[in-house]
Amino acid sequence: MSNSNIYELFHSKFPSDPEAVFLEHEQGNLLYSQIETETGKLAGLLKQLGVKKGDRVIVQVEKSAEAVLLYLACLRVAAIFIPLNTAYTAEEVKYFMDDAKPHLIVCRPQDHDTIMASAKEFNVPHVLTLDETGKGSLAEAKGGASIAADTEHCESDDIACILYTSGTTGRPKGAMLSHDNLSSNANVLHSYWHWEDGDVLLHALPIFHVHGLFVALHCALLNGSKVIFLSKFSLPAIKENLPRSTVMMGVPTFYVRLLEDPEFTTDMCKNMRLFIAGSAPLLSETFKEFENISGHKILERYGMTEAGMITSNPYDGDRVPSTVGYPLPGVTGRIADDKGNEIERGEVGILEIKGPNVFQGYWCMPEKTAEEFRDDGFFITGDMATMDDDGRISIVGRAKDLVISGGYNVYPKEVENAIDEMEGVKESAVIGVPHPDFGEGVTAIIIKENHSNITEEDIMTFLKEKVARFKQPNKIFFLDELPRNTMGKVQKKALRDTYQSIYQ
Ligand code: MCA
Ligand code: AMP
Repeated sequence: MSNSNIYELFHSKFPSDPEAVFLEHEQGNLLYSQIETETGKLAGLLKQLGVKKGDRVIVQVEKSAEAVLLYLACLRVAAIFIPLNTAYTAEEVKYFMDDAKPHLIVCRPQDHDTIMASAKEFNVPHVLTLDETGKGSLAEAKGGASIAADTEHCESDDIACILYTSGTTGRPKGAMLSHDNLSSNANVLHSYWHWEDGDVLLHALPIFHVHGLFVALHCALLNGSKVIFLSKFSLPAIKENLPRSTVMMGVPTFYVRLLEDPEFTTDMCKNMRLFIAGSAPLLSETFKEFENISGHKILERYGMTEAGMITSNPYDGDRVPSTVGYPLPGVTGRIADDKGNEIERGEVGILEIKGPNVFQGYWCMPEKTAEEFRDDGFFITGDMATMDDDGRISIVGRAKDLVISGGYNVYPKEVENAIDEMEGVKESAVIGVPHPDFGEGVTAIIIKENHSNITEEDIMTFLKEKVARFKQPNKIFFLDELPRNTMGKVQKKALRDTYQSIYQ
């Protein structure tokens, strides 16, 4: 019986050249030929700590080559890898600990004491540290562990990772992705985007979300490509490395920022084969301006944590701005009404999808999972879309109450819940309005309790401990009451209309 563990797929593609570079990073080069031994050592350590197949490992660390090795090692022992955004506060991390019940947490050294205190509360057996240079108690413990040479056998539907995504209820849900979800998507993207010998990936995304961890790294691994692995997006580093790269993936903010830089030129992109954008809508103006300056049409694709990549503009055919292209091979998409019935081409409805990329459900939330699937197995994305006669899809809005800021998702309910906890606040509404850099800016409209004199500053101070920085409002407004419809529901559209120009 063949092993569906996705690590085996990667391993089968490692280049035979012992000098082939996988990650070129600040501390040096990690070679493909080192992956097997280094992940073998980490896998040995995981086993020594008692991590077994199906056990959860929570990882909240800065981007580093060692963090990528830890991910691959978790795959090798068939543990369930749970990466967390480094911006999440200690309070947010507690929720994930309680929900996922991990066997091990790997955190930044500076967070150790806080994490340790929570780990005791939730009976997490082990906490190790890892810093941005690869040092910490994980590296120390790895030194003494014996190498685990085998890669655990997995069935295709065994869970490889859980990625948390918040929800309209404000309670984060863990999307369970199987080895086959990940490998089928990686294989399709590798061929759809025509990865070729000699490709070099410029990687500036964080590695705790689908975009940077799966889409970008999996394609490079399947291609045996070199990855120029930047610790984060920074214009000088991007400009320095573009001439040595052939592929870059980014959120729209990357492209907006490049266009604002007068030093960004056609010449810098001479070696580039492909620019890909996603995670948030790419404005048509950005697409056109980028083409004028770089000579490249950005290839926009669309995806979700629950399904990896779903649609893509074609590699060879027309890349049309404001559209996200066609369902990827193996993925079926339909535009449906609120009962799941397919509607006429060209009309606006909700995009529903089916395919090997669609996740296995939300961790420990069977009812929530059932709510998001139709009886015939289609997953309801919550994105409003149209499909034209030849099957091309455009995302035109969201049925779910969601703000996307710089490619990060912010569920208003979560922020509203946090604000409403504050003394002096009667109620609040959080909306997203156009922002020149982040696409959408998180904006809060707050109604105070009678006689309360709380200020914008008080609210920002209160939120600091509660929610990640990127979820905190960029601007706060106070009103006497929220606009409501006859059913008493807050009219967020009216609020978005009122505040739409505040960041312009
Ligand atoms: C940073 N800040 C933000 C954001 N990022 N605020 C709102 N939204 C953000 N996204 C805060 C910082 O904490 C800082 O606050 C202030 O804004 C300015 O920071 P700046 O230095 O300008 O930001 P940056 O560090 O350069 O980051 C911006 C960024 C980054 C490069 C756009 O957010 C980023 O890499 N985003 C990518 C997100 C991503 O990977 N999304 C994929 C998930 P202060 O001044 O107070 O310190 S979506 C996905 O995976 C799906 C499946 C898909 O389709 O891809
Ligand atoms: P998440 O799974 O939480 O990372 O976010 C997925 C959501 O990002 C989708 O449901 C869409 O709303 C949005 N999204 C991703 N890519 C695009 C895109 N190219 N255009 C518009 N929205 C996008």
